[in-house]
Amino acid sequence: MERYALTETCTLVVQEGDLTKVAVDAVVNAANERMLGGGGVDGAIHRAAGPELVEACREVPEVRPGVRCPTGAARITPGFALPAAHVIHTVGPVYDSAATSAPLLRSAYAASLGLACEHGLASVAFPAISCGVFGYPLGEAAPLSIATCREHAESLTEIQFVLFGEATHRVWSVAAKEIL
Ligand code: AR6
Repeated sequence: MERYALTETCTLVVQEGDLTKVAVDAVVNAANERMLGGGGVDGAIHRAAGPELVEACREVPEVRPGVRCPTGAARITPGFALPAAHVIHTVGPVYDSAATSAPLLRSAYAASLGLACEHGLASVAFPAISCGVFGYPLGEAAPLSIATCREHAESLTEIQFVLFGEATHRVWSVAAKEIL
């Protein structure tokens, strides 16, 4: 685990681990637009939170048929059985190219951080959004995510990246050392 000064008032924590185990005000879920669960970290969060989470997700209104959370947006629910108090669900892009995908990934991070601040939360923990099934290259996602967190930390005092596997952890550590 490494700690960095992200801004004057916000610490960045980069660690290898399991997002479903961290006790923060909100964990961020790498969801899909339907927002009713899936594989990867989404499946793990739903399993750990228990069946009330999908019920809470179902109550989030659809903005169009089958879409509760458009790509680049974020929604918040309670965390139920998770150690985290809340889940912020966001949807990153399916990777296409740096030029078309980067604005959407930046938006997913910014919307999640904005929602956390609106709800008066102090600490949030992110996975590597879009870097699994959605195919975003780690080396592009890591610096983008850290820079976006620095721009949108606002009233947060701690932002964590909880990364599955040593390879992903290493890429985030290198990016944090370069940027901060
Ligand atoms: N803790 C932390 N990171 C995890 C965990 C965990 N428990 N489990 C997986 N990861 P992915 P995406 C990492 O595929 O690319 C789902 O089906 C994983 O190793 O979960 O945004 C959704 O429903 C990778 O580094 O999310 C969507 O349909 C990162 O989390 C779609 O996948 C993200 O991988 C979203 O794809």
